[in-house]
Amino acid sequence: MSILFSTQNSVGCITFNRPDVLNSFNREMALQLQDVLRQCQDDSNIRAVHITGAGRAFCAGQDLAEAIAPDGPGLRTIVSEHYNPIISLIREIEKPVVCGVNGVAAGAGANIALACDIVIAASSASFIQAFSKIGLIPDSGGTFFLPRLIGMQRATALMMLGDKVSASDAVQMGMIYRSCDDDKLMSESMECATKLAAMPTMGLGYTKRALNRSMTNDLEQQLAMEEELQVLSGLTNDYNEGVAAFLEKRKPQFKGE
Ligand code: T3D
Repeated sequence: MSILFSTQNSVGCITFNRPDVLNSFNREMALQLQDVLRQCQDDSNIRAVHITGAGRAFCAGQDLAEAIAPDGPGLRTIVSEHYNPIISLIREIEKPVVCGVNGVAAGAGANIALACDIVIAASSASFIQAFSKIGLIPDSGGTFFLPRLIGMQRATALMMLGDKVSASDAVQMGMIYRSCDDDKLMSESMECATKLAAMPTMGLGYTKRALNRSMTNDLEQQLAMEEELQVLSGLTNDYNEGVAAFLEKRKPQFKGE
């Protein structure tokens, strides 16, 4: 299997699993990832998602042997049927998606990580907008997310020069949330996902919906959306539980409903 999938403590755990080619994506792997992301979306027992890579890399982007194979899917199909649905799914799943970047994240691999809600990287990990080095443009939502995360000037430079960004520099420029020692990555990123899965996940889903729309809404539209989503949040059992637990000075038991 190119994608490993299991559920632990209400977390859907996804591992890219083609370590011999640094977890680069071929069609099979892209379609398998879409399948497991849909499972995470549909299964109400899954309340958060964790994505990482097997071996020394997170993901080296498109499998370049497949990209140029005469009988391969071809560029348009690769973008429209492989990467675009993956990025849309990550953003549409109304559950937190945590990415534990365990090594190099290049090309589409970098931009899949940046589409996730919270990115934690091992200190030896790195991010490379590798596309320019082979004459392509950044895809997988990179031209949408990266300038919004780090600003147009830095995004342009990284995308044109293809420079490697260390995990600590990525934290400093606001590209990712934080980094940690290599040997602590799995425990820290899974701990983050597990913590989120035990929170009021319906409210977290609404938060994600609002943040998605903030990318394009103006202030008035965003205020109206916050109003609607706050009303919906107030109708959840988790809201009642959160307030009751606070007043009763006890630990809340959230169920994601
Ligand atoms: O059709 C389209 O292409 C459209 C889609 C675009 C989306 C994209 O993602 S385009 C960008 C594609 N990715 C790249 O250009 C990155 C290519 N890889 C690298 O630049 C380097 O491998 C890394 C900087 C990521 C890591 O370097 P290093 O020195 O740590 O490892 P390495 O020796 O280069 O790679 C190890 C093995 O993985 C090696 O195989 P070998 O020699 O052991 O048999 C290498 O060929 C293989 N590998 C690494 N990346 C890819 C790959 N094989 C196929 N595709 C790859 N992307």
